[in-house]
Amino acid sequence: MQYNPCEKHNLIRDSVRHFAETELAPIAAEIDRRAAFPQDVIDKMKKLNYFGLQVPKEFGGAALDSVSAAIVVEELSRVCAAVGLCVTVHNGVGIFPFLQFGSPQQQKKYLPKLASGEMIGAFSLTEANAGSDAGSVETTAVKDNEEYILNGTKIFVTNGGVCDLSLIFALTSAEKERLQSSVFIVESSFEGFLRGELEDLCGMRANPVSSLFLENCRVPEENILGKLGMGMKIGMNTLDNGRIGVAAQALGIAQGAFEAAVKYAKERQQFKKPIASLQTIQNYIADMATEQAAARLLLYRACELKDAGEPYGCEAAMAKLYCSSVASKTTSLAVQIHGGYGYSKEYDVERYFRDAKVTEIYEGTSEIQRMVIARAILSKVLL
Ligand code: COS
Repeated sequence: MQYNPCEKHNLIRDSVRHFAETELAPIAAEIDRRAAFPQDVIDKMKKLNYFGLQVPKEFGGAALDSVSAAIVVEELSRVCAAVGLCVTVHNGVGIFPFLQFGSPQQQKKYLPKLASGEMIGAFSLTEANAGSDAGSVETTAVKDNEEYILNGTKIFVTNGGVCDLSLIFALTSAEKERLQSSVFIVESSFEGFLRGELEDLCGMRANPVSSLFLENCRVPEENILGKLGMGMKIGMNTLDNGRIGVAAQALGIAQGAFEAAVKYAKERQQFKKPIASLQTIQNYIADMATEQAAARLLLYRACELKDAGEPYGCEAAMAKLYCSSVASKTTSLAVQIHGGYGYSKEYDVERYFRDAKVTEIYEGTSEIQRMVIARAILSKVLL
């Protein structure tokens, strides 16, 4: 296994970078300030197949390998993390479960629409009392002839304000010692599917994060993803993949902040010389560059294991844990290097700093990643 990007990866990076520099860089600060979803740019991205990154070609997707998909998310997030978030959630936890667990009928019905971006996907696991404890969802699904009636509230749903479909985790059995959840494919056009106000968040402000309300929402039985009672398995399996996407996103944020910091350090004069000539600043730059290189290797290792069909949950958790920590540290140092200007909205680094934080929280907090990693290690027979 080797983690050096090949020619194809370099070409994908160049083309997404060009798109992000041309289309996202001019608007990134403004859409953050206004918390506005950039529908025009999103529509352009649909034509470039960014919404079907790993969907097979027969369903209209780009059928990319996982390193390529990570590079797309990295490059979008390097310029605008909120748009990178829309893409990674749609692909990583919106579409991925269809590829893994969808019936041929479900794949045929939904994958072409998701891959083209005609339908934007979301993943609704989190509730007021179920975040890290993914098994504690309280949304219910009660069978009524050929349908299930869903009731409950999902919170902090990325893409919630614009999604055309969400995977909803709901309890389908309370009979056993442990409650069993199932996953339902719920279209936003279904009666009883309601959206809350958009959240006013610290970072990633251009992504329309909202609550979703299921109020006697009737969902056909054929819209159960996988099998009844498979909620926890589908959720955990999907989050393994989603964590690769968040790691890519965090790395892109770190890269963007790092480049801004290096540029500023070379331009900013203090003591009659650029601050880049000061050893403390050089130490910051050296540490940031080294940590990003290590983060990239962890990320691509998880991608390659996934594509090789090997278990990759532990490696995805390591990548997410480390990349998000590097993003937080790098963006903080980027603000520091910019001094007072870094704390002002005149420069992009304060946005990167705000955007980075949530990568340590969503799709499993850093504490949960450590739990996943430790469990994987301790479950092995130690020699
Ligand atoms: N892939 C497939 N199945 C998995 C899995 C994985 N990576 N990890 C666990 N499972 C299965 C288990 O095999 C188990 O199945 P059975 O009940 O059939 O045995 C089931 O899922 C429950 O697993 P476990 O008992 O380990 O669950 P816990 O309640 O102990 O929780 C943690 C484990 C804490 C690791 C899990 O709840 C988690 O990752 N939480 C974070 C969730 C999260 O990321 N939330 C953020 C919101 S979503 S954006």
